[in-house]
This record gives sequence, structure tokens and C-alpha cells, in this order.
Amino acid sequence: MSSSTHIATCPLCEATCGLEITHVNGEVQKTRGDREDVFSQGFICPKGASIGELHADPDRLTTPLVRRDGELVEASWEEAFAYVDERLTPLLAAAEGDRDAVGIYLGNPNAHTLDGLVHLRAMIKALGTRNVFSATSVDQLPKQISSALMFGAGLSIAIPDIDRTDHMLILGANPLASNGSLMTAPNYRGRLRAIQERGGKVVVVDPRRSRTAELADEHHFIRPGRDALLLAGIVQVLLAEDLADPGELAAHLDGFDELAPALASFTPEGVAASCGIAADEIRRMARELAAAERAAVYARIGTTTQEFGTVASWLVDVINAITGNLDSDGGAMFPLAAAGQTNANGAPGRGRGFKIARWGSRVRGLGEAFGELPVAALAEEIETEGPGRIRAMFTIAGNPLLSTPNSGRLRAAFESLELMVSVDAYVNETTELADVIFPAPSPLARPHYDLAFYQLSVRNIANFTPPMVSSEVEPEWRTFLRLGAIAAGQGPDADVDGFDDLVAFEVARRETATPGSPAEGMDPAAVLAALGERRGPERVLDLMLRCGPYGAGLGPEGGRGEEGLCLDLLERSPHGIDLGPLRPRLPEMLRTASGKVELAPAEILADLPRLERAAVSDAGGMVLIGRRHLRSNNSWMHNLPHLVRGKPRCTMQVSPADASRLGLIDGGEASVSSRAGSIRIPVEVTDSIMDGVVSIPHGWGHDTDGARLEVAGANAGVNSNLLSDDTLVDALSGNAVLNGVPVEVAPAA
Ligand SMILES: Nc1nc2c(c(=O)[nH]1)N[C@H]1C(S)=C(S)[C@@H](COP(=O)(O)OP(=O)(O)OC[C@H]3O[C@@H](n4cnc5c(=O)[nH]c(N)nc54)[C@H](O)[C@@H]3O)O[C@H]1N2
Ligand SMILES: Nc1nc2c(c(=O)[nH]1)N[C@H]1C(S)=C(S)[C@@H](COP(=O)(O)OP(=O)(O)OC[C@H]3O[C@@H](n4cnc5c(=O)[nH]c(N)nc54)[C@H](O)[C@@H]3O)O[C@H]1N2
Ligand code: SF4
Ligand SMILES: [Mo]
Repeated sequence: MSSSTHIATCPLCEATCGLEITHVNGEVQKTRGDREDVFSQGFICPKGASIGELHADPDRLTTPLVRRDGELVEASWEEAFAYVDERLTPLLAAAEGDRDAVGIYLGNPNAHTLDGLVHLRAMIKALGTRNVFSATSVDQLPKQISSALMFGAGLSIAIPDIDRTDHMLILGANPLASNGSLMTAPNYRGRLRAIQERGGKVVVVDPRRSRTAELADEHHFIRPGRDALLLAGIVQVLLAEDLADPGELAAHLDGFDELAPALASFTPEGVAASCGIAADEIRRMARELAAAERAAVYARIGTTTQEFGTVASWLVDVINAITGNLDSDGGAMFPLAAAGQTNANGAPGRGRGFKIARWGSRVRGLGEAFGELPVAALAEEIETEGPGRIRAMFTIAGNPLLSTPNSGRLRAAFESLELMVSVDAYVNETTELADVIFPAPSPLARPHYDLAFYQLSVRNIANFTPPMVSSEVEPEWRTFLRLGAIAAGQGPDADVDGFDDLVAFEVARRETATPGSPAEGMDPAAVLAALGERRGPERVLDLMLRCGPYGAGLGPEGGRGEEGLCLDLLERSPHGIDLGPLRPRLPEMLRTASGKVELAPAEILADLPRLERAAVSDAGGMVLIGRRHLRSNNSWMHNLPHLVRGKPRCTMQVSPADASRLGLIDGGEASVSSRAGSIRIPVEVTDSIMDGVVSIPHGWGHDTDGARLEVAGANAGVNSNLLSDDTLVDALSGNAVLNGVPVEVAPAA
């Protein structure tokens, strides 16, 4: 039998690497980096190389499962949808119009699939609940909120122009393990090295000497949760020493004069003790940022999943702006993706802006953002009686019982649900509690285009992957639409293709009402007719590409002809199309009401007194942070033998000084407890972590009774989110505090 080669974009993380997959009839023989990929040029990591193992994983679900007599057993698709209808329809009827009785949790992989990004919304709308939760609020929500307040939209995130910068300050990110986040770029090591090779400097701030910190020119330990203090100190220096110089950017800034009075009290001397970084070091960091021709500050999950996530995220862009590096080559810039770039929609330069917390969660009043509630509130919304209580849950591509805070409490809450419906690739530690599980196709059996991550990319790129093999499983978009139809009371056999037409029609309709779109003024039906035979998310993608900033348009007249983008062209370009380096986009990309960058949003300034108190309060005690390993992917790839080989990685890292003080020995066992729970875990003594801090990776704890994960079960580890505390949130966003959780550590008895 002869082998064939399939070129794909890896959908497993944000880096979007090109893969060259050699297979015989769909059986993967070898996967390597695609050297001709316009973006990754052959770079690949162990996860991408394991995509064949994922495709062939015998534990990966290929048929629906339904619960009968307490057991999850295989069922046909028809039976599974009928089962949902039989259970959900009476539940909704009993709730008497209270649509909030059904909650939804959306997991991370939804951001990596076209189905999750294009068709899932229709299902959520059909459910009509306000109880929508997602991994966003254990992740980047604070950055989205600060960006929305400053630039007018939640995906208007300023991305470091890593390939042209001379100075990069990185806080709370370890791209050498994570391959980057909110900054799509394959091969970080190469890109960071290139900064150094052109004479620039890389500075890392992290309570751990991470792999990225090891590569950097300079590394500062920081007390977890204190990045906002450090950054405020840097801004204070820039302003007090007259080093702030926005240059031409000044014309687009609002609120510059409010910064100095608001931040005056955050002197380096005032914040140093709380951060654990000396005042003269903070001064030097500020001066070097100001002196660099082109500099970018980049902060990620260590700075968002913490007590001051939103303030820290804001300060990052304040520094980028007042040093003149925002929207400027080698600074922090705004991508212009080929499709779906939300800040390129509608009239340019001005918009409705963003409103924080338009409503609150029922029990604790945690604020909504972008139509979702913080997942730290999920357990109490299931437990607490009264109207609006969640009685049934849908989980879509998520594992909240490992991924979200106080998972012990959340598990008990999930066990009390009347109905649970999941769409997932596995019976994992969450879906094991479901009444119905619908499988998802293998990543090699679905089309792929990174609709979300190209909006956050360090170059403008478009790359489409057709399926390598036909799917043994219904496409997820069809599952979403059928579930939506059941929720809308239309029964299990609704006309999915008709709903798909409606989804596409709605996108077309919006396009016809968009000034400057090639579809402007057209009849939406004519727009759809111009798209031909495609269906599902691919049709919508084609429409977005055609009407996007590099688009071919919809026909010979409106069209931009041969060079313009459309899905046909991307299909003929398996290695992708490079649309060039980032270009300045101010003020066109702004959607604030003022048409300016809001440097001093009132909501954020109002949170500064809380930060001031943190500068003087000395928490003492040990705190917990997380970490990622190159071979992990949150909770869900520990079932692949290649990725769990070697030394056990779910250990608690502790410094030598703390270990001897606490009586812990390397290789021994520690007992760790917090307000939320306690665990036992192997100890790893290492000088790579600062005193007063312990680090435990998340996504482990595969030893539950019902999960069907043979390899992961044999490498179970422990769930660090048994310790994280659902009562600790960033005040502005409600995002969970997963870094800087107070813990007590002792040798295990
Ligand atoms: N303590 C601590 N907790 C954390 C973090 C941390 O740093 N520290 N990080 C947080 C972050 S950043 C995130 S994003 C979350 C992740 O949290 P979640 O999104 O809840 O969890 P994942 O582990 O990503 O689980 C994804 C699930 O989707 C399934 N899946 C994979 N591909 C597909 C697909 O194509 N379709 C469907 N339907 N299912 C699929 C997998 O089998 C898996 O069950 O965890 C958060 N939790
Ligand atoms: N291999 C692998 N890659 C992944 C994932 C994975 O699980 N494994 N998950 C993906 C997902 S969903 C995401 S969101 C991204 C996340 O990508 P990154 O943001 O790069 O995440 P981490 O690698 O966890 O790095 C976070 C760093 O923050 C540090 N830190 C913890 N607390 C603090 C603090 O208070 N202040 C500061 N300054 N630093 C702190 C930690 O020590 C750690 O080194 O990674 C993605 N890529
Ligand atoms: S870095 Fe991310 S995108 Fe690249 S091969 Fe690894 S998992 Fe895939
Ligand atoms: Mo994430």
C-alpha cells in the first residue's frame, strides 16, 4: 500500500504550526513539521507530533454514549438525540419558562474548531440561558476586559511584534512550554533568540525560573499576584522621570493626564517589598523600556488568573502606550486577520464601547462579561435553591471538574444535577457524570482554520486544512444544531440543513448591512447563492474570507479578482498564505465611544485602592501557583503514551530553603491544604522556584472511577484545583485566582 502526505495546521494549541502527516489509508505513519509552512517553517512540538496517536487513541469516543441503569453504554445517534429530548423537554417544561435552569460550560478546544466558533452560538441561543460559563474565566478574561475598556472590543488585544522588537518584557508566561497564548507564533525559542541576536534584550518576570526565564537575558522572581504593583511602579517611574513619550500616538489617547495622579503612590520603594523586587531594579526596568527603540510588554496567564488580573492587564498596555510602542512596529500591535477580525467589522474608528457587568450571577452577583458568567460561581448556582437554579448542565469540550477552582465542591454539585449532556472526545473526569455524551470527530477528520488565533497572531496569516480522512463521527456543528433544535422544542429530528442555512443567512445578512463590505446592499439570499455548494462552517468561513480585508469579494463585479482570498484559494495553498507583518491600525480598529484609546478607564481606576492595600499588607504564608509542561495540554492529552513518558510531572515544586524549613524531602510526599481542600503530592525540591511559593501543574487527577482514559489513569497525578478557591476572584472580572492561592504545606503523615 502506498502512503500519502497530508498538510495540516495543528489545532492543538495557539501556535498554528504546519504539520506534514504521512499516512496509509488514514493510519498515521509519521508526523513532522511542514518546512514549507509560511509561518512555522518546519517547527513542531511533541504534541503536534503525537496527533496520529490522538487520532488512533482507542479511548477516543466514536459513538454516542447514554446512561442506562447507571452505566454509560453505546447508543446510536438517533437514540442519543431522542434521549436528550425525552429528558430535556420535560425538565424545561417543569422549569416553567425558566431557561436559566440549564447551564452551559464551554471548554478551551471550542476556540480551536470552526464548529465551536461558528455554529455553537446557535445552540447557546436556543438554550436561551444566562448561565453560560467557559474556560475564559479561568484564563484570559481580565485581558479581554481591559482591552475592551481601552480599545472597545474584547478581542482587540495588542500583540507583541516579537519579530521586530528590541526589548521584550514577559510576565507570567512561559511560551517555551506553552508555545504562547494571546500571541500566535510558532517557534518562540527561535523568535526570542532572534531578539537577542539582533542585540535586543528579553526580560522575564516569574516566581519560577521557567524555561523561558532560563533563555532570557534577565529574570526576576516576583511574589505571585503582585505583577500589577510592579507594573504600576514602572508606570510611576516613567511618568515621574518624564520618560513617557507616546509620540504620534498621543493624538489617539484619552486619559493620559489622569495616569500620574492615579498611580503616584505606587513608587518603586512603595511596591518593592510586596513584589519582592528591589526598587532600583524596578527603576532600571522602566528606564530600559523607555530607552529601547522598540519595546513590547507581554503578560499572560500568571498575570490574569490572579487577584489583580484586570489591573495588571491594563497596566501592560498603559506601558506599551506611554512608551510610544502601542500600534508601532516592534511594539504591541493589532493584527488584521483575513476572516472574522471583530475589530474590523462595521464603521471604523468608533463604536459602542464595552460595558462591564451588565448583569450579575444570581447567588454572589459576580459580573457578566461578553455574555458569560465567571465559572467560579458555577457550583453555587447549581447548589442554591430558588428561581434560576441550574438543574441541568451541557458541557462542550470541557473538563471543568479538573480545570476550575474548588473542583471538589463542583463535583458534588455536578453529582446533584438532574441531567447532564456533553459533547467531548473522551469519557473524562467530567463527562463521566454525563447522561449523554456525543463524540467529536478526530482533528484529522474535520476541516480546520484558526478563526480565533489568527486574530491574535504576530503576522497576518491565512491557512486552511481540509479533512485528512472522512469522519466516522457526525460533524460537531450538526450535533450543536440538533441539540439547539431540541432545546427550542422542535424535537430530535429537526431539519439540520435548514438550521445551517439560517446560520449562514444571518452572517450574510450582517455582511449586507456592513458599510464597505462587498456584500453591502445585496440580498442575503443572493450572497449565499454566490457561495455555491459548501455547507456548515466552511460556507461561513468562505463568506468571511471573501468579505474580509483581503477578500476576493462575491463575484466578478464586486470582487477583487484572482488575488483576493476565498476558501478555494486557501485550498490550493496548503502551506498557507502570508499576508505580511502587522501594520499600524489606529485609529481605525478602535470601537470605543470616544474614538480614542481609553488609557484611564474609570472602572479600572476605581480598583486601584485595593491594589494600594496589597502594597502594604504582607500576606506571609505559602502560596500556590501552577505551571505547564511542553507535553501537556491542559487536562486532556495525558492519555497519549508519547506525552506521558518519562519522569512523573505532577509534582509540587518547592525551594530548598522552604523544604528544609518545612521538613520536606525531594521525592517524599507533601500534604497541601487550602480553604477549599487538601491533597497529597510528591515533592520536587528545586532552586528554580522562589521561597514562599509552591508550584503544582493543573489538569492532573485522572484517578476518578468513571473516566475511560487508560493511559492517563495509569499516570493519574493529582488535581491541583482541589486547592484553588472559588471564593477568590479578581474583583473586576470575576476571573478565578489560580495563582497565589494561600496554602499550608507539611510532610504527608
Ligand atoms: N489551576 C489551574 N487551573 C487551570 C489553569 C491553570 O493554569 N491553573 N488553566 C486554565 C486554562 S488557561 C484553561 S484554557 C482551562 C481549560 O479547561 P477546559 O477547557 O475545561 O479543559 P481541557 O482540559 O481543555 O479539556 C478539554 C476537553 O475537550 C475535549 N476535546 C478535545 N478536542 C475536542 C473537540 O474537538 N471537540 C469536543 N467537543 N471536545 C474536545 C477533551 O477531550 C477534553 O475533555 O483550564 C484552566 N484551569
Ligand atoms: N504544553 C502546553 N501548552 C499549552 C497548554 C498546556 O496545558 N500545555 N495550555 C494552553 C492554554 S489553554 C493556555 S491559556 C496557554 C497559557 O500559556 P502561558 O501563559 O505561557 O502559561 P504557562 O506556561 O502556564 O506559564 C505561566 C507562567 O506564569 C508563572 N506565574 C504564576 N503565577 C504568577 C504570577 O503571579 N506572576 C507572574 N509574573 N508569573 C506567574 C508560572 O510560574 C508560569 O511560568 O498555554 C497553552 N499551551
Ligand atoms: S506548538 Fe502547538 S500548534 Fe505547534 S505542533 Fe505543538 S501543539 Fe501543535
Ligand atoms: Mo487557556
